[in-house]
Parts: sequence; structure tokens; C-alpha cells
Amino acid sequence: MPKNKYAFFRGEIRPIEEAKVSVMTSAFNYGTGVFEGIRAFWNEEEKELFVFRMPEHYARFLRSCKILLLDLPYSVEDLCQITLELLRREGFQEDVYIRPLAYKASEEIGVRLHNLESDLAIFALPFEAYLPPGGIRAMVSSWRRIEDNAIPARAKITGAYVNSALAKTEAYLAGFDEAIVLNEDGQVAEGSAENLFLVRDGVLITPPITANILEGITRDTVMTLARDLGLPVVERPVDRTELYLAEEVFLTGTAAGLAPVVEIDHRKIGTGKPGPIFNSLRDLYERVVRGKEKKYRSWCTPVYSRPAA
Ligand code: PY5
Repeated sequence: MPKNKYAFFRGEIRPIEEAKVSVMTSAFNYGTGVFEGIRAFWNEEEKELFVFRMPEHYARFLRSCKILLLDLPYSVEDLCQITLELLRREGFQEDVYIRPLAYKASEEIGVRLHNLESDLAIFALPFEAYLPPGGIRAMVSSWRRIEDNAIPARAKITGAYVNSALAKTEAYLAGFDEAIVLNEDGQVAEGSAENLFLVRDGVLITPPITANILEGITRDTVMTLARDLGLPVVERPVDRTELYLAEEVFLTGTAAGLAPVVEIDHRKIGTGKPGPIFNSLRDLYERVVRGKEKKYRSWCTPVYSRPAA
């Protein structure tokens, strides 16, 4: 039994069993869809569910749509309202993961983006840990990150996740927890579904948005929190061997949260334990996402205390 009962599908909230597409669907055949991953966090003291940075996620969703010529009749505000309505119908009282999808819905042969119907689906389900807790053992993948001129990584394109899946499964089958993927220039891009940070000489470093990465919202959150904590933050190209020499390495993503990397290619990172900069950022992040830090409360949209639309 799925733990979620509903989906927004073909213009309305319906039972999840009705949210089904045909095998002839264009996006199923060619990967011509885009998606988001959004999380909502349960705050036990307030008995409230907070959606984290929802407008930012939907703004990125519409940017992904623009790149794939997906036309949706919804604004960021519309998408937020639909999501809140869906969450209220579900009535979750735990952490959840929200998955919006926009896709080429026409049922016909022909690889293209033009002259096809676009549609929207959204579902949400209780969240389960994406990466093992504790510390991650990673390998540098033999697969390279897709180039902006091949399949743009800054759009969350469903078909592009074949690249992530190849890297992730290679790492898993080799006995690692996660893959770190280099771009065609041989420099560090990101994890299979996370952005990457390293610490060198106390400076927090992350690859720039032109390194064929997803422009991560958790990445932006971490950079903002780090600067507010007075830490120097630099976006610059990163060489593979800098990973081995870093004091700390960690991954960031909606699903993954902040996850420490303790070993890469059989080299221990720093002391081999989560480092102090990581620990302070993760502690703050965990409070921020549950609406427990007043300064960042505007990032958290309450689900239940708002009047129903
Ligand atoms: N890089 C890639 C390739 C990603 O897929 C993701 C998110 C990130 C970075 C981090 O971006 P953000 O911080 O905005 O989430 N991955 C999705 C997620 O929900 C899909 C995971 C299955 O985390």
C-alpha cells in the first residue's frame, strides 16, 4: 500500500491510482520531462508541516520548463497553492518529499519538443533517508557529467538522469555509497544527485554554476548560511586531487540534505570523520528547515496554519 493517497494529475487532485500515463506518452519514450524535488519538514512543537523554499523550487521548475519548451498554464504562486492543497488533503504529520513533474504528454511517435501537449503531475510521499547516515564513501565516476550543449544539467530533465543513474550504480556495484562526477574538462561537477562542497584552509569551496551542475537550492542555502556564520565561501573550478587533500568534503541536496563524505577513492578525507564546518552547517540547516530559526523563517511555508484556498 502506498503511503500517499493523492496526486495532482490532468488538472486536478485525484486518487493516486488514477494518476497513470500511457506507454505511448512522449516523455516516457524520450525522457522529455522535467521535475523537482521539494521537501516539507514536520515541526513537532508547532504541529506544523513546513515546505522548504517552495517558491524557489517552482521558479527553477519553470526555468527547466522553458529550456524544454514545456508550456504550463501555472505561475509559481499557482504551483505553490496546488502543492499546499495536495499536502492538506494528504494530512501528513511527518517529513515528506514532493515530486512535481512537467512532461510532454502527447501520445504519438516523433522525437521533438514542439507541437506536443505539456502536462503537470505532482505527488508527495513520506520521506526516507536518501544516503546512508554517518559518513559517505565515494568514488570518482568513470562516467562524465553531461555537457550544457548536450543535455543541460541546470535543467532537471528526466532523461538526463540516465547520467546520474549510470554513475550511481557504478559506485554502488563497486562497493561505494555515492559517485562524484567530473565534467568533460576533467574538473569536479557534483555528486550523482547532490552538489559538492569542500573545505581547504578553512575556506568553503564549491564548483561554479558553469561546471555542468544543477544550480542547487540546498547549495544556495548552504552558501547563505555559511556567509551568515562568517565563513569565507568561494565558487571556483575544483580539481579531482583537491578532493583528496581537502579538510572536509560534503554533499548537499533536497533528498540527501547535508551529507559528509569521509572517504574518496580509498583516501580518507581529513580525519575520516565529519568535520567541524560540516557539523555546524548541518546543525543550523536542520533547525532552519523546520522553521526553528527566526531569521530564515521566510524560507518555510506552513501547510496547515494557512487558510485553505
Ligand atoms: N545535483 C543534482 C544532479 C541533483 O539531482 C540534485 C537534486 C542536486 C544537485 C541538489 O539540488 P537541490 O539542492 O536543489 O535539491 N536531486 C534531487 C533531490 O530532490 C533528486 C534526487 C533523487 O535531491
